[in-house]
Amino acid sequence: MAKIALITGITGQDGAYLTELLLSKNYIVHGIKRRSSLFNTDRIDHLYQDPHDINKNLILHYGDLSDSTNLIRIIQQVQPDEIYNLGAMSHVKVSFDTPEYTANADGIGTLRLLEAIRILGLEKKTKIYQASTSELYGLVQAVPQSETTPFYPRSPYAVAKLYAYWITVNYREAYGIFASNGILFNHESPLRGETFVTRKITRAAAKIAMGLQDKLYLGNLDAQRDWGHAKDYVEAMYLILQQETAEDYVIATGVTTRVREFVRLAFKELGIEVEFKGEGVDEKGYVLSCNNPDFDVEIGKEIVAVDEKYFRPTEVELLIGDPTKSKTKLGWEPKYDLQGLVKEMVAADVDLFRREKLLEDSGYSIKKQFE
Ligand code: NDP
Ligand code: GDR
Repeated sequence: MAKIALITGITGQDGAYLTELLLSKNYIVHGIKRRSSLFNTDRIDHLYQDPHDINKNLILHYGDLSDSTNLIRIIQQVQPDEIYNLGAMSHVKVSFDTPEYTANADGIGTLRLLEAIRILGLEKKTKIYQASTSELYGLVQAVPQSETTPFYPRSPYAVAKLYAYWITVNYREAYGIFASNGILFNHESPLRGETFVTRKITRAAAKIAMGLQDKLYLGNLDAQRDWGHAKDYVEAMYLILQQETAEDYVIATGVTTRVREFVRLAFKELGIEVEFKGEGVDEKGYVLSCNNPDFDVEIGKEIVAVDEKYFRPTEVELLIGDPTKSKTKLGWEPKYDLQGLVKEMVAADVDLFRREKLLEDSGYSIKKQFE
């Protein structure tokens, strides 16, 4: 019998890669998508199956983590073997603007799923994966951060995720539910949302090289992140639910890099050397050289600047994970390093904006004003 999985957040970056992975393992995959005034399934459209086909193995349901009635109904109908709770308001900076909504979706949303399992008497059948985060570590207590490092969340997002982490542990201990946290450090890909820093940088690098954008404005260039590839990280989610016992695992590369360095690496992929001068809000990035004949960027041009509006009221300065437990117990091994990640992201964005450039050059403008 094929295993049945239910994924919340199926339309997000991780949801898309996890769906691909589980379909390749012959799962029947159900996903919860939110109603939106525009189509929001771009990341999984390549996996589309005719909803009228009775043999389909990818099925979408409308729903929301803020609505327990709908979660109970879907879980009752689907009877999943595994639930992957990836749905969340996942942007740290935005969580300062929408703290109550973030607490509801990211914190209480997890409780609603766990309660649904209890209410439906599925404690012995349904395993649940909770998308926990390195943001839990927040203000540095110790490095590298492992499963035993104390938490000190620094945003409404991280505080909501702290509740979700502990309610997952509590339902495991209180009711014997197979409930595990994956404490995942930052992971990126060409499917990464456009307002997270890595994708913002790779998109801007491609556009600046092609003459479609003038400058890249960023916030804290000193922040350090342990960046991996989402494709590797969804493998870990799957492995966490295949274990004999439910436990919590750190998933990370063990390498940390500053935002400023990510900028250099992204432009370097395009043959453009960037040098930074100045400090704090006055720091700027200039074109030092360009050895790519495809791109006509002016040497000495200022292409990176700092805008305070991207600063966070409280920042997480340094994340570096210790993946020893996941490597030894899960046998998890990432296939990508940072260079491979940057290469893939930049190549995908160059490809994307080649089409935009073609349209621009033909007199059409498809510029997005509110990027
Ligand atoms: P994305 O932001 O790309 O995707 C989030 C998903 O959640 C989307 O499908 C979104 O729907 C959905 N969603 C948002 N709000 C709700 C809601 N109220 N009810 C139901 N669904 C909702 O995130 P990622 O794929 O990058 O991350 C997946 C999970 O892992 C998140 O929980 C995130 O917090 C966590 N995480 C991510 C890390 C990373 O580096 N990527 C690291 C550690 C943890 P829509 O498409 O309609 O917006
Ligand atoms: P993060 O990712 O907050 O770590 O959360 P993000 O890419 O947003 O920020 C990383 C670091 O870069 C700094 N930064 C900027 N960030 C953004 N978004 N835009 C900018 O212009 C900019 N300039 C500098 C930030 O201050 C920060 O230090 C991500 C999300 O996926 C969470 O859901 C997840 O839990 C964590 O990763 C692990």
